[in-house]
Formats: sequence, structure tokens, C-alpha cells
Amino acid sequence: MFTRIDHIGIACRDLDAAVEFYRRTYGFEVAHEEVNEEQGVREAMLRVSGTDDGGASYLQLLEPVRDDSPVAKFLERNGEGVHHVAFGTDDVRAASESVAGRGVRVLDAEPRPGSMGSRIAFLHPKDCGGVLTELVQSAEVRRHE
Ligand code: CMX
Ligand code: CO
Repeated sequence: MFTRIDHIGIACRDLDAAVEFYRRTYGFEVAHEEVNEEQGVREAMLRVSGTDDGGASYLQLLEPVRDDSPVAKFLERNGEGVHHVAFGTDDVRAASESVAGRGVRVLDAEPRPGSMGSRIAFLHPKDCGGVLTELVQSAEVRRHE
């Protein structure tokens, strides 16, 4: 049900500078960039491995677009750094129900729109050993539903 690390979310103050750091240092390129108003972020997905068919792993660089967004709040408290870990699944609804059944609080009762047409749900970090955790069903996997 949980098949891979889909992405690591990294909070940054300046998205363009962060993109440049990862390009210069590791040679990672931007596969996709978008603004997600609901999540309050401007984001870039950098593909680290795999192909964009629902099996790839990414770094997700996140810059807040609103002062009251989760990433803005995180930056204020912790500064830049790792914000969340996202596991890929072929069925985000079933995956959410499965972890909820184990007593983990699912923050999104209904899966929400994520990067690149995916559907996502977050788990409370206090129920996951301090790790904000995201479940992701990629658009490619959705197409095969
Ligand atoms: N990782 C680990 N712990 C975190 C955390 C994070 N990213 N963000 C908050 N926490 C901890 C805080 O440190 C705090 O702990 P203490 O009580 O011990 O101090 C506790 O959680 C509550 O923190 P808070 O700042 O008061 O934050 P809120 O309760 O307002 O919100 C959370 C926390 C996780 C519910 C909220 O950030 C959320 O709903 N996140 C999901 C959405 C999101 O992060 N979107 C951006 C990414 C979008 C994407 O990936 O596409
Ligand atoms: Co994410």
C-alpha cells in the first residue's frame, strides 16, 4: 500500500535561491513548478530518481505565499529545513483509512489536491514520532483507477 518515498518537503524562504542551490550542488533539475493556494505555497519539484510515471522520487521545495500558512509558521519557529516526508500510495483514501485505524490522526478527512495533479492527505506529526507525514497518490496512478 505504501510503495515508495514520493518526496521530501523542504521549507525555504527563497524558492529561486533554493532551486539554484540544488541545481549547482547536485545537478537536480526542476520537473515542475506551481502555486498551491490552498496549501499556501509556491513549490518546485526536483526529480531525484525514477521516471514521471507515478514511480519517481522528488525533493519538494516550499516557499510560503501567505503569512498564516503552515510553511510560514514552520519557518518562523524553526527556520529553513526539512518540513515533511511523503510516502507514495496507489490509493490515498484506503491508505488514510488504514493509518487512521491504527490511531494516527489524519488531518485531511477528504484528500486534497497536491503537486502535479496528485491527491494528498497529511498525518499529524505528534502521532508520527515528530515527523509531519503526507500520503500521495500520483496523477499517473489515478489515471489507472
Ligand atoms: N514537522 C514536525 N512537527 C511539526 C511541524 C512539522 N512540519 N509543524 C508543526 N509541528 C509541531 C510543532 O512543533 C508543535 O509542537 P509542540 O506543541 O511540541 O511545540 C505542534 O506540531 C503544533 O504546531 P503549531 O505550529 O502550533 O502548528 P499547527 O498546529 O498550527 O499546525 C500542522 C501543525 C502539522 C497541523 C499543520 O502544519 C498542517 O496542517 N500541516 C499540513 C499541511 C501542510 O503542511 N502544507 C504545506 C505543504 C504542502 C504540500 O506538501 O503539498
Ligand atoms: Co508535500
